[in-house]
Amino acid sequence: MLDSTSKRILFHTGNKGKFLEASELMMSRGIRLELLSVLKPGIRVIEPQMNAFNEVATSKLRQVLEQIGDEFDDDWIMVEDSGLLIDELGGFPGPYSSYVYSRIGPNGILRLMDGVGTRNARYTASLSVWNGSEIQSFEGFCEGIIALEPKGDQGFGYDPIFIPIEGDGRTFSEMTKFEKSRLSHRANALNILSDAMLVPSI
Ligand code: ITT
Repeated sequence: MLDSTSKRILFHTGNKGKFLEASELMMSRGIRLELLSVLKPGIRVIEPQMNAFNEVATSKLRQVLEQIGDEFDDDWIMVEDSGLLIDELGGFPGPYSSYVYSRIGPNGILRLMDGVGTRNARYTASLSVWNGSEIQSFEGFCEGIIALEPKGDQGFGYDPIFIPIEGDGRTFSEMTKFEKSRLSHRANALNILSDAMLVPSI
């Protein structure tokens, strides 16, 4: 098992928004996140078609580990799979959130929501982390509702149409990164991970 006091995690993601949120939050806890693709360009990950976020994340992580071999033995390696699940759409777009975002975006989701009864939704984030000896999973959730129209220009992805239940009625895109990180699925998962890292081993 790696010494967790090294406190550097290499995050493999092609999503800049995820990286910026995660690195800011972890920095506030004294843990440095670096983008693996900067240290080792050319890693290719094929996202498998599975329904469970943690299974997708674990598959992505295994692909990364195969490609880096023993090159980053002193570091922890992390990937994330996340998405938006809308109750009235049977959990859609769920694990297809990235693809659906690139095809129809938040406005397409709003069109699909025309005339639906309830607008309940949640974000899920599943982190898969290699700690030097095993793969661990950490999950976070955030309950919310889908707005009637997009609002705000912060954040990324579906943030302009997602209003967290525990917020004050603003969408995530109307909040600063700091405000979003007090409520978000990603922050909830990262907080569990950082608690686990910061506990001194016996
Ligand atoms: P990587 O796999 O390279 O990390 P990705 O964007 O493809 O990047 P996912 O497969 O996990 O990542 O897709 C998650 C999608 O769900 C993401 O592209 C957004 O559209 C959406 N999403 C997840 N978390 C979000 C958040 O905090 N705010 C807005 N949209 C989010």
